[in-house]
Amino acid sequence: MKLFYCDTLMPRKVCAAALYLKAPVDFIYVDLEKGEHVLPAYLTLNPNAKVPVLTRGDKVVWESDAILYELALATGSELLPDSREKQVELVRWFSWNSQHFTRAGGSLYFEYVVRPRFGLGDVDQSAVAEAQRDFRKYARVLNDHLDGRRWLLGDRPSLADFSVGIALPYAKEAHLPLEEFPHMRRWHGRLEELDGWNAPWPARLN
Ligand SMILES: N[C@@H](CCC(=O)N[C@@H](CS)C(=O)NCC(=O)O)C(=O)O
Repeated sequence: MKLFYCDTLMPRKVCAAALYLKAPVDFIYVDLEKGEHVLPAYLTLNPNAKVPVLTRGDKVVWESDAILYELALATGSELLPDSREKQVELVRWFSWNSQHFTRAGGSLYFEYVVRPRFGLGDVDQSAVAEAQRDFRKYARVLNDHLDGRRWLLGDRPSLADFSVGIALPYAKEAHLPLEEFPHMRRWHGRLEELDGWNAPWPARLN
């Protein structure tokens, strides 16, 4: 398998998972600053011009949550749901996360981390205010769900945790108000104990 990534938000979840799973992948760095994601060869892999992408033989998978699933299938991992009910729950968390929680966290990451790194101008304060409002709204839902649970799907980690937690390592730089959500903070502490979560970037070979 080959995993095309950059050291940014969405690739982080699949790099962390690949390391956690000890998946046999070659990591290929795609330099967004040099525009390597818009080169024709890369666009044949992902016409959306985004990272990450996973290839497994002839199969090409884009979208980070789908890549998480493929990595777990490839390694026969216990991060996969173990019942039909949990499969439904997993899809729910993937969907909720991309539409709501990490959408808000990702906006704050964009304003405070991506803008300065890629020279994209000043922080947009109205975008920040809206994203912080949304982040708080959905963090409350997550915090309540985690009251009395160790992990999103119950008593062991799953792909849902790898997906939903992904903005939290950037809490400080992206000004995410974690301190208001104690159950969420403790859950993130458990994620930090998993291999790969805090050190997700492979040694760069290209
Ligand atoms: N929904 C996609 C989002 C991927 C995404 O937004 N990747 C960003 C980096 S975090 C990217 O490639 N940005 C380059 C661009 O949009 O030009 C996923 O989950 O994989």
